[in-house]
Amino acid sequence: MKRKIAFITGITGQDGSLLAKFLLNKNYEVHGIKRRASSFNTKRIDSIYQEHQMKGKKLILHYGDLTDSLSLYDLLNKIKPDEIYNLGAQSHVAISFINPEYTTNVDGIGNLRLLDAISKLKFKKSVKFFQASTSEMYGNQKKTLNENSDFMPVSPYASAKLLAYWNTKIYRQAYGLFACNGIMFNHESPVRGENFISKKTTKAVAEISLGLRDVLYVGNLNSYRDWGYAVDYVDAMWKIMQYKKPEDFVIATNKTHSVRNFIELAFKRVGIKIAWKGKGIKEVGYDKKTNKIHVKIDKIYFRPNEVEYLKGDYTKIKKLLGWKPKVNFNQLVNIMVDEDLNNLKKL
Ligand code: NAP
Ligand code: F7E
Repeated sequence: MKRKIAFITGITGQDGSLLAKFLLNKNYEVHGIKRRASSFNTKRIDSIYQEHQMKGKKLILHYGDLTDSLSLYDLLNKIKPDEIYNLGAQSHVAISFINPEYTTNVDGIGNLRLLDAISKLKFKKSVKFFQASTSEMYGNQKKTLNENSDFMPVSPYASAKLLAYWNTKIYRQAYGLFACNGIMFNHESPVRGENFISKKTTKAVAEISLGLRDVLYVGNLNSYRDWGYAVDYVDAMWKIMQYKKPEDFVIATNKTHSVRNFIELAFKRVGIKIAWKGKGIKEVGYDKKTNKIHVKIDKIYFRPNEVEYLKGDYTKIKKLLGWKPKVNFNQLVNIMVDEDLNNLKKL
Protein backbone atom coordinates (compact mmCIF):
# COMPACT_ATOMS: atom_id res chain seq x y z
CA MET A 1 0.00 0.00 0.00
CA LYS A 2 1.24 3.51 -0.85
CA ARG A 3 2.56 5.36 2.18
CA LYS A 4 0.29 8.32 3.04
CA ILE A 5 1.74 11.81 2.99
CA ALA A 6 0.77 14.41 5.60
CA PHE A 7 1.51 18.14 5.59
CA ILE A 8 1.42 19.93 8.94
CA THR A 9 1.52 23.67 9.59
CA GLY A 10 2.54 24.39 13.19
CA ILE A 11 4.67 21.22 13.36
CA THR A 12 7.03 22.91 15.85
CA GLY A 13 4.16 23.61 18.28
CA GLN A 14 2.55 21.42 20.94
CA ASP A 15 -0.07 19.72 18.75
CA GLY A 16 2.03 19.67 15.58
CA SER A 17 4.91 17.87 17.29
CA LEU A 18 2.59 15.33 18.91
CA LEU A 19 0.73 14.79 15.64
CA ALA A 20 3.99 14.32 13.71
CA LYS A 21 5.02 11.55 16.15
CA PHE A 22 1.56 9.98 15.95
CA LEU A 23 1.59 9.94 12.13
CA LEU A 24 5.17 8.65 11.88
CA ASN A 25 4.06 5.74 14.10
CA LYS A 26 1.30 5.11 11.58
CA ASN A 27 3.94 4.95 8.84
CA TYR A 28 3.07 8.29 7.20
CA GLU A 29 5.62 10.46 5.42
CA VAL A 30 5.32 13.72 7.34
CA HIS A 31 6.10 17.17 5.94
CA GLY A 32 5.95 20.32 8.02
CA ILE A 33 6.68 24.01 7.72
CA LYS A 34 8.89 25.78 10.17
CA ARG A 35 9.37 29.52 10.41
CA ARG A 36 12.71 31.13 9.88
CA ALA A 37 13.95 32.24 13.30
CA SER A 38 17.28 33.60 14.53
CA SER A 39 17.66 30.62 16.84
CA PHE A 40 16.38 27.06 16.40
CA ASN A 41 12.66 26.63 17.09
CA THR A 42 12.47 22.85 16.60
CA LYS A 43 12.99 21.70 20.22
CA ARG A 44 9.72 19.75 20.34
CA ILE A 45 10.63 17.70 17.26
CA ASP A 46 14.35 17.27 17.85
CA SER A 47 13.78 13.67 19.02
CA ILE A 48 12.30 12.71 15.64
CA TYR A 49 14.43 15.00 13.47
CA GLN A 50 16.03 13.30 10.44
CA GLU A 51 19.04 14.81 8.66
CA HIS A 52 18.28 16.24 5.24
CA GLN A 53 20.90 13.90 3.75
CA MET A 54 19.32 10.75 5.26
CA LYS A 55 18.05 8.29 2.65
CA GLY A 56 14.35 7.38 2.83
CA LYS A 57 13.65 9.94 5.56
CA LYS A 58 10.03 10.18 6.68
CA LEU A 59 10.06 13.58 8.37
CA ILE A 60 10.78 16.48 6.06
CA LEU A 61 10.85 20.11 7.19
CA HIS A 62 10.47 23.08 4.86
CA TYR A 63 10.81 26.77 5.53
CA GLY A 64 7.36 28.31 5.23
CA ASP A 65 4.93 30.72 6.79
CA LEU A 66 1.15 31.05 6.85
CA THR A 67 1.56 34.66 5.73
CA ASP A 68 3.34 33.62 2.52
CA SER A 69 0.82 32.40 -0.09
CA LEU A 70 3.35 31.73 -2.81
CA SER A 71 5.44 29.29 -0.83
CA LEU A 72 2.34 27.52 0.48
CA TYR A 73 0.99 26.84 -3.00
CA ASP A 74 4.41 25.69 -4.26
CA LEU A 75 4.92 23.35 -1.33
CA LEU A 76 1.50 21.73 -1.67
CA ASN A 77 1.92 21.31 -5.41
CA LYS A 78 5.32 19.68 -4.90
CA ILE A 79 4.55 17.48 -1.88
CA LYS A 80 1.09 16.35 -3.05
CA PRO A 81 -0.11 15.50 0.44
CA ASP A 82 -3.06 13.22 1.18
CA GLU A 83 -3.82 15.03 4.44
CA ILE A 84 -3.21 18.65 5.47
CA TYR A 85 -3.42 19.63 9.14
CA ASN A 86 -3.56 23.41 9.64
CA LEU A 87 -2.30 23.78 13.21
CA GLY A 88 -0.12 26.85 12.73
CA ALA A 89 -1.31 29.91 14.63
CA GLN A 90 -0.55 32.78 16.93
CA SER A 91 -2.41 30.74 19.53
CA HIS A 92 -2.24 32.91 22.65
CA VAL A 93 -5.56 34.62 23.37
CA ALA A 94 -4.15 37.41 25.57
CA ILE A 95 -1.41 38.20 23.03
CA SER A 96 -4.04 38.48 20.28
CA PHE A 97 -5.20 41.72 21.98
CA ILE A 98 -1.65 43.06 21.69
CA ASN A 99 -0.99 41.83 18.12
CA PRO A 100 -4.51 41.70 16.64
CA GLU A 101 -3.58 42.36 13.01
CA TYR A 102 -0.83 39.75 12.96
CA THR A 103 -3.12 37.23 14.70
CA THR A 104 -5.84 37.81 12.11
CA ASN A 105 -3.36 37.50 9.28
CA VAL A 106 -1.94 34.17 10.47
CA ASP A 107 -4.97 32.54 12.10
CA GLY A 108 -7.70 33.87 9.80
CA ILE A 109 -6.17 34.64 6.40
CA GLY A 110 -3.54 31.90 6.76
CA ASN A 111 -6.32 29.34 6.61
CA LEU A 112 -7.79 31.05 3.53
CA ARG A 113 -4.40 31.02 1.80
CA LEU A 114 -4.22 27.26 2.30
CA LEU A 115 -7.81 26.56 1.27
CA ASP A 116 -7.49 28.67 -1.85
CA ALA A 117 -4.20 27.01 -2.77
CA ILE A 118 -5.85 23.60 -2.37
CA SER A 119 -8.81 24.62 -4.53
CA LYS A 120 -6.35 25.39 -7.36
CA LEU A 121 -4.52 22.06 -7.17
CA LYS A 122 -5.19 19.50 -9.90
CA PHE A 123 -5.52 16.80 -7.24
CA LYS A 124 -7.76 18.90 -4.94
CA LYS A 125 -10.44 16.19 -4.74
CA SER A 126 -8.02 13.71 -3.15
CA VAL A 127 -6.68 16.07 -0.47
CA LYS A 128 -8.13 16.19 3.04
CA PHE A 129 -7.90 19.34 5.17
CA PHE A 130 -8.16 19.72 8.95
CA GLN A 131 -8.64 23.16 10.53
CA ALA A 132 -7.69 23.63 14.20
CA SER A 133 -10.79 25.52 15.32
CA THR A 134 -11.32 26.51 18.93
CA SER A 135 -13.82 26.66 21.77
CA GLU A 136 -12.85 30.36 22.10
CA MET A 137 -15.22 30.97 19.14
CA TYR A 138 -18.18 30.36 21.50
CA GLY A 139 -17.33 33.25 23.84
CA ASN A 140 -19.38 33.65 27.00
CA GLN A 141 -22.45 31.42 27.12
CA LYS A 142 -22.14 29.47 30.40
CA LYS A 143 -23.61 26.26 29.01
CA THR A 144 -22.35 22.98 27.56
CA LEU A 145 -21.42 23.62 23.94
CA ASN A 146 -21.73 21.44 20.88
CA GLU A 147 -21.52 21.65 17.06
CA ASN A 148 -24.89 23.47 16.92
CA SER A 149 -24.16 26.15 19.51
CA ASP A 150 -23.86 29.79 18.44
CA PHE A 151 -20.51 31.53 18.16
CA MET A 152 -19.87 34.83 19.97
CA PRO A 153 -16.13 35.53 19.84
CA VAL A 154 -14.73 38.01 22.37
CA SER A 155 -11.06 38.26 21.30
CA PRO A 156 -9.15 38.96 18.07
CA TYR A 157 -7.88 35.37 18.32
CA ALA A 158 -11.41 34.00 18.42
CA SER A 159 -12.71 36.18 15.59
CA ALA A 160 -9.73 35.22 13.38
CA LYS A 161 -10.41 31.55 14.13
CA LEU A 162 -14.10 32.05 13.34
CA LEU A 163 -13.15 33.44 9.92
CA ALA A 164 -11.10 30.30 9.34
CA TYR A 165 -13.92 28.08 10.61
CA TRP A 166 -16.39 29.60 8.16
CA ASN A 167 -14.03 29.55 5.19
CA THR A 168 -13.35 25.87 5.86
CA LYS A 169 -17.11 25.22 5.59
CA ILE A 170 -17.46 27.53 2.57
CA TYR A 171 -14.65 25.86 0.61
CA ARG A 172 -16.13 22.46 1.46
CA GLN A 173 -19.51 23.50 0.07
CA ALA A 174 -18.30 25.59 -2.89
CA TYR A 175 -15.49 23.38 -4.22
CA GLY A 176 -16.36 19.98 -2.75
CA LEU A 177 -13.15 19.91 -0.68
CA PHE A 178 -12.76 17.35 2.09
CA ALA A 179 -12.33 20.12 4.68
CA CYS A 180 -13.18 19.69 8.38
CA ASN A 181 -13.16 21.72 11.55
CA GLY A 182 -12.11 20.20 14.85
CA ILE A 183 -13.59 22.57 17.43
CA MET A 184 -11.07 21.89 20.15
CA PHE A 185 -11.41 22.83 23.79
CA ASN A 186 -8.23 23.47 25.81
CA HIS A 187 -5.73 20.63 25.66
CA GLU A 188 -2.42 20.47 27.39
CA SER A 189 0.67 18.29 27.76
CA PRO A 190 4.22 18.52 29.05
CA VAL A 191 5.16 20.23 25.75
CA ARG A 192 2.53 22.97 26.15
CA GLY A 193 3.84 26.51 25.60
CA GLU A 194 5.18 27.96 28.84
CA ASN A 195 2.93 31.02 28.89
CA PHE A 196 -0.35 29.07 29.00
CA ILE A 197 -1.76 28.70 32.52
CA SER A 198 -1.33 24.90 32.73
CA LYS A 199 2.37 24.70 31.88
CA LYS A 200 3.13 27.99 33.65
CA THR A 201 1.60 26.51 36.81
CA THR A 202 3.12 23.03 36.68
CA LYS A 203 6.61 24.39 35.94
CA ALA A 204 6.37 26.92 38.77
CA VAL A 205 5.04 24.28 41.18
CA ALA A 206 7.93 21.96 40.34
CA GLU A 207 10.39 24.81 40.89
CA ILE A 208 8.76 25.86 44.17
CA SER A 209 8.80 22.28 45.48
CA LEU A 210 12.55 22.07 44.78
CA GLY A 211 13.21 25.42 46.45
CA LEU A 212 14.14 27.12 43.17
CA ARG A 213 11.54 29.89 43.51
CA ASP A 214 8.79 31.06 45.85
CA VAL A 215 5.87 32.56 43.96
CA LEU A 216 3.67 31.90 40.93
CA TYR A 217 2.05 35.10 39.56
CA VAL A 218 -1.27 34.63 37.75
CA GLY A 219 -4.35 36.53 36.55
CA ASN A 220 -7.99 35.40 36.73
CA LEU A 221 -8.32 32.46 39.15
CA ASN A 222 -12.02 32.09 38.57
CA SER A 223 -12.38 31.20 34.91
CA TYR A 224 -13.36 27.64 34.01
CA ARG A 225 -11.92 25.56 31.21
CA ASP A 226 -12.62 22.12 29.73
CA TRP A 227 -9.05 20.79 29.89
CA GLY A 228 -8.05 17.62 28.02
CA TYR A 229 -4.81 15.82 27.18
CA ALA A 230 -3.23 16.88 23.86
CA VAL A 231 -2.18 13.31 22.99
CA ASP A 232 -5.87 12.30 22.98
CA TYR A 233 -6.68 15.32 20.79
CA VAL A 234 -4.25 14.52 17.98
CA ASP A 235 -5.82 11.06 17.79
CA ALA A 236 -9.20 12.81 17.39
CA MET A 237 -7.81 14.99 14.57
CA TRP A 238 -6.65 11.91 12.68
CA LYS A 239 -9.95 10.08 13.23
CA ILE A 240 -11.85 13.09 11.81
CA MET A 241 -9.71 12.87 8.66
CA GLN A 242 -10.42 9.12 8.24
CA TYR A 243 -14.22 9.54 8.39
CA LYS A 244 -16.15 8.79 5.20
CA LYS A 245 -17.20 12.44 4.76
CA PRO A 246 -15.95 15.85 5.84
CA GLU A 247 -17.72 17.11 8.95
CA ASP A 248 -17.10 19.39 11.91
CA PHE A 249 -16.61 17.91 15.37
CA VAL A 250 -16.28 19.18 18.93
CA ILE A 251 -13.26 17.69 20.74
CA ALA A 252 -13.71 18.07 24.51
CA THR A 253 -14.05 16.18 27.82
CA ASN A 254 -17.47 17.40 29.03
CA LYS A 255 -15.89 18.43 32.35
CA THR A 256 -14.88 21.90 33.49
CA HIS A 257 -12.54 23.12 36.24
CA SER A 258 -11.40 26.52 37.46
CA VAL A 259 -7.88 27.91 37.16
CA ARG A 260 -7.88 27.93 40.99
CA ASN A 261 -8.64 24.21 40.98
CA PHE A 262 -5.81 23.52 38.50
CA ILE A 263 -3.36 25.36 40.76
CA GLU A 264 -4.56 23.54 43.91
CA LEU A 265 -4.19 20.12 42.25
CA ALA A 266 -0.72 20.91 40.91
CA PHE A 267 0.48 21.90 44.41
CA LYS A 268 -1.20 18.84 45.88
CA ARG A 269 0.95 16.64 43.64
CA VAL A 270 4.09 17.95 45.38
CA GLY A 271 2.54 17.64 48.84
CA ILE A 272 1.57 21.30 49.35
CA LYS A 273 -1.99 22.12 50.40
CA ILE A 274 -2.87 25.58 49.13
CA ALA A 275 -5.38 27.74 51.04
CA TRP A 276 -6.61 31.19 49.93
CA LYS A 277 -7.05 34.53 51.67
CA GLY A 278 -7.72 38.12 50.59
CA LYS A 279 -9.94 39.46 47.82
CA GLY A 280 -9.59 40.54 44.18
CA ILE A 281 -6.02 41.30 43.13
CA LYS A 282 -4.98 41.11 46.81
CA GLU A 283 -5.92 37.43 47.00
CA VAL A 284 -3.04 35.05 47.71
CA GLY A 285 -2.56 31.29 47.85
CA TYR A 286 -0.47 30.03 50.77
CA ASP A 287 0.87 26.75 52.09
CA LYS A 288 -1.53 25.72 54.87
CA LYS A 289 1.30 24.07 56.80
CA THR A 290 4.04 26.72 56.58
CA ASN A 291 1.93 29.85 55.85
CA LYS A 292 4.36 30.70 53.03
CA ILE A 293 2.69 32.57 50.14
CA HIS A 294 3.11 30.73 46.83
CA VAL A 295 0.45 32.30 44.55
CA LYS A 296 -0.06 36.01 43.91
CA ILE A 297 -2.16 37.97 41.43
CA ASP A 298 -0.66 40.33 38.88
CA LYS A 299 -3.20 42.31 36.87
CA ILE A 300 -0.95 42.16 33.82
CA TYR A 301 -2.36 38.65 33.24
CA PHE A 302 -6.00 39.79 33.04
CA ARG A 303 -7.46 40.15 29.53
CA PRO A 304 -9.50 43.08 28.19
CA ASN A 305 -12.26 40.50 27.59
CA GLU A 306 -12.42 37.11 29.27
CA VAL A 307 -14.21 33.87 28.41
CA GLU A 308 -15.35 32.87 31.89
CA TYR A 309 -16.62 29.34 31.35
CA LEU A 310 -16.12 26.59 28.76
CA LYS A 311 -17.44 23.05 28.68
CA GLY A 312 -17.79 20.94 25.54
CA ASP A 313 -20.07 18.07 24.60
CA TYR A 314 -18.21 15.37 22.67
CA THR A 315 -21.27 13.19 21.92
CA LYS A 316 -20.95 13.53 18.12
CA ILE A 317 -17.33 12.43 17.82
CA LYS A 318 -17.96 9.58 20.27
CA LYS A 319 -20.97 8.38 18.33
CA LEU A 320 -19.56 8.66 14.79
CA LEU A 321 -15.84 8.03 15.34
CA GLY A 322 -15.70 6.14 18.64
CA TRP A 323 -13.41 8.79 20.19
CA LYS A 324 -13.43 9.67 23.86
CA PRO A 325 -10.82 11.26 26.14
CA LYS A 326 -8.59 8.71 27.89
CA VAL A 327 -6.79 10.97 30.35
CA ASN A 328 -8.86 12.86 32.93
CA PHE A 329 -8.17 16.26 34.49
CA ASN A 330 -6.46 14.93 37.62
CA GLN A 331 -4.21 12.62 35.60
CA LEU A 332 -3.36 15.46 33.21
CA VAL A 333 -2.21 17.75 36.03
CA ASN A 334 -0.13 14.92 37.53
CA ILE A 335 1.49 14.03 34.18
CA MET A 336 2.52 17.66 33.68
CA VAL A 337 3.86 18.22 37.22
CA ASP A 338 5.78 14.92 37.16
CA GLU A 339 7.39 15.73 33.82
CA ASP A 340 8.43 19.21 35.00
CA LEU A 341 9.91 17.73 38.19
CA ASN A 342 11.82 15.10 36.20
CA ASN A 343 13.16 17.74 33.80
CA LEU A 344 14.41 19.88 36.67
CA LYS A 345 16.02 16.92 38.42
CA LYS A 346 17.92 16.12 35.22
CA LEU A 347 19.52 19.62 35.20
P1 NAP B 1 1.27 26.29 19.67
O1 NAP B 1 2.01 25.35 20.57
O2 NAP B 1 1.26 27.75 19.98
O3 NAP B 1 1.86 26.08 18.19
C1 NAP B 1 1.58 26.96 17.15
C2 NAP B 1 2.41 26.59 15.95
O4 NAP B 1 2.12 27.53 14.91
C3 NAP B 1 3.93 26.65 16.18
O5 NAP B 1 4.54 25.64 15.43
C4 NAP B 1 4.29 28.02 15.60
O6 NAP B 1 5.64 28.11 15.15
C5 NAP B 1 3.35 28.02 14.39
N1 NAP B 1 3.16 29.34 13.81
C6 NAP B 1 2.94 30.52 14.44
N2 NAP B 1 2.86 31.53 13.54
C7 NAP B 1 3.03 30.97 12.32
C8 NAP B 1 3.09 31.48 11.01
N3 NAP B 1 2.98 32.80 10.76
N4 NAP B 1 3.29 30.63 9.98
C9 NAP B 1 3.44 29.29 10.22
N5 NAP B 1 3.41 28.75 11.45
C10 NAP B 1 3.21 29.58 12.50
O7 NAP B 1 -0.26 25.85 19.53
P2 NAP B 1 -0.94 24.44 19.87
O8 NAP B 1 -1.39 24.45 21.28
O9 NAP B 1 -0.10 23.36 19.35
O10 NAP B 1 -2.28 24.54 19.00
C11 NAP B 1 -2.32 24.04 17.66
C12 NAP B 1 -3.47 24.68 16.94
O11 NAP B 1 -4.70 24.37 17.58
C13 NAP B 1 -3.41 26.20 16.87
O12 NAP B 1 -3.96 26.59 15.64
C14 NAP B 1 -4.32 26.65 18.01
O13 NAP B 1 -4.84 27.92 17.73
C15 NAP B 1 -5.38 25.57 17.94
N6 NAP B 1 -6.03 25.27 19.21
C16 NAP B 1 -5.30 24.92 20.29
C17 NAP B 1 -5.94 24.57 21.46
C18 NAP B 1 -5.17 24.16 22.68
O14 NAP B 1 -5.75 24.14 23.76
N7 NAP B 1 -3.90 23.80 22.56
C19 NAP B 1 -7.34 24.55 21.50
C20 NAP B 1 -8.06 24.89 20.36
C21 NAP B 1 -7.40 25.23 19.20
P3 NAP B 1 6.82 28.48 16.20
O15 NAP B 1 7.15 27.18 16.91
O16 NAP B 1 7.90 28.95 15.30
O17 NAP B 1 6.29 29.51 17.13
O1 F7E C 1 -5.75 30.58 29.74
C1 F7E C 1 -6.58 32.28 32.83
C2 F7E C 1 -6.92 32.97 31.53
O2 F7E C 1 -3.87 31.09 28.22
C3 F7E C 1 -6.72 29.79 30.39
C4 F7E C 1 -5.19 28.34 23.76
O3 F7E C 1 -4.64 27.08 23.46
O4 F7E C 1 -7.18 27.36 24.70
C5 F7E C 1 -6.09 28.22 24.97
O5 F7E C 1 -6.56 29.53 25.30
C6 F7E C 1 -7.42 30.61 31.46
C7 F7E C 1 -7.91 31.97 30.96
O6 F7E C 1 -5.62 29.38 27.57
C8 F7E C 1 -3.24 33.28 33.78
O7 F7E C 1 -7.44 34.27 31.76
C9 F7E C 1 -5.17 33.12 34.72
O8 F7E C 1 -9.18 32.20 31.51
O9 F7E C 1 -4.00 28.81 29.30
P1 F7E C 1 -4.68 29.96 28.72
P2 F7E C 1 -6.87 29.98 26.78
O10 F7E C 1 -6.88 31.45 26.79
O11 F7E C 1 -8.09 29.30 27.31
C10 F7E C 1 -8.04 27.78 23.61
C11 F7E C 1 -9.10 26.72 23.45
C12 F7E C 1 -7.26 28.08 22.38
O12 F7E C 1 -7.76 27.89 21.27
C13 F7E C 1 -5.99 28.83 22.54
O13 F7E C 1 -5.16 28.67 21.39
O14 F7E C 1 -6.46 30.91 32.48
N1 F7E C 1 -5.32 32.72 33.44
N2 F7E C 1 -3.92 33.48 34.96
C14 F7E C 1 -4.14 32.79 32.84
N3 F7E C 1 -3.76 32.49 31.57
C15 F7E C 1 -2.46 32.65 31.25
N4 F7E C 1 -2.03 32.34 30.00
N5 F7E C 1 -1.54 33.15 32.15
C16 F7E C 1 -1.88 33.48 33.43
O15 F7E C 1 -1.04 33.89 34.22
